[in-house]
Amino acid sequence: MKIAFITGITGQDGAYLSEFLLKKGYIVHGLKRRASLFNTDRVDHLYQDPHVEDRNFVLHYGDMTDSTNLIRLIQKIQPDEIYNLAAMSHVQVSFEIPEYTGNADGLGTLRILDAVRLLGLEKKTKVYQASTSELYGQVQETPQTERTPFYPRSPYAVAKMYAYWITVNYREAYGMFACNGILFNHESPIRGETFVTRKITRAAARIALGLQDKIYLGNLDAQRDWGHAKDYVRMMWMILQADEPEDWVIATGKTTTVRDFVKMAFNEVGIDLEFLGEGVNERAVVKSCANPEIKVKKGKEVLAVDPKYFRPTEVELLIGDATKANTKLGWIPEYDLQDLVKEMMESDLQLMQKDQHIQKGGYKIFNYYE
Ligand code: NDP
Ligand code: GDR
Repeated sequence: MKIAFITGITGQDGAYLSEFLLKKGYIVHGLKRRASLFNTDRVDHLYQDPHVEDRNFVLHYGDMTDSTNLIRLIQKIQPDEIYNLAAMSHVQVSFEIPEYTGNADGLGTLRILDAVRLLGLEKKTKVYQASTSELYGQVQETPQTERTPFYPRSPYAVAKMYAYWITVNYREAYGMFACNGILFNHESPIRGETFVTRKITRAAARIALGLQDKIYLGNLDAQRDWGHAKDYVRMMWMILQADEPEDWVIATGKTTTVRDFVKMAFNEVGIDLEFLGEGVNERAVVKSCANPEIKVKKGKEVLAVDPKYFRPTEVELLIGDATKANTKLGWIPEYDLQDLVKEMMESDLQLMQKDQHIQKGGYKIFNYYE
């Protein structure tokens, strides 16, 4: 049985990748951070009692900023494959905690690679590095390929640029099977609540159920190439099964504005929106509602722009060309954006119905709008 070690196992991709690898018969080890509250919601369904012998899913405490911890764990686990997914992954937050982001996302990757080298595992352990379309930043060319020059636009992207190149360097210097997957945005019902897609699907569900008045967003013109996380974790595994260690773009090849994503999400609950005004004065009102069960009045304002969500430097347009992955590895995404929005809306409606129930029972519910 192959052994995988996943950093970032408690995140969106870590959870889907764990499910995927367990189905393939892997023993999966993961790194989790100590927190004052449980932070393993996304993988709780995979949890196994530590007293059970022969577990195939094991979590270890650790942190990307702690080299000795990473060395000790890799020595103990002796993984065939490491998936380095751990990162402070929020672009806007990286402007607020740039040093920590550089440490965890940039140097953290070095710590993993160097642990493999120090332990003499260069020929045994393959490493997947979670690189990102944020590396392209300021538009140089479209669509973006493995050969498009990088121009990072945030502390997050700059840290990930270090991680990208240190992965290439360890491959070239020490002959390691170390690869970058340059993944474009990918989402799912378990996407973090403060990324724009999930913020929108949660709000659309809450507004439809009368739990929230409106949503505040930043740049509605930003364009993203959005795919489904399930399709993308499959490709992470394929990258480590390839004949040669290489770097790969993973994307759908289609791009959509934040504004159009909002329209699609509200359409899923039968609400048609009209956008009025421009820039910071832009807003959206209900044009019509085809769903008799939803009591949202025509003309009601449900979206406004709040400049607090504008970024000091923005990435305006991402659209990826995954031809290399399509032709050399046969990777074809199974979901399109419409499927993704539908699945996210169905899931958030169900979650918010639970909130509605709790509220009707006289209990207070909390919503974080960030
Ligand atoms: P999430 O934010 O959902 O998950 C990040 C994971 O990293 C969590 O498990 C988090 O732990 C963990 N983590 C953060 N900081 C540390 C640290 N210092 N030490 C140990 N663990 C830490 O991200 P995604 O699952 O969406 O993304 C996975 C990776 O892929 C990230 O590296 C991200 O930057 C990258 N990426 C993501 C894309 C996307 O669209 N989703 C696209 C391209 C790249 P905790 O749960 O405790 O917070
Ligand atoms: P991104 O994702 O920055 O692309 O990084 P995010 O969903 O945060 O933003 C996408 C675009 O939407 C605009 N936007 C808003 N974003 C957020 N979060 N909140 C808002 O209210 C809002 N309004 C408009 C943003 O300005 C941006 O243009 C994600 C992360 O998963 C990274 O870790 C990953 O590397 C990249 O995708 C690929």
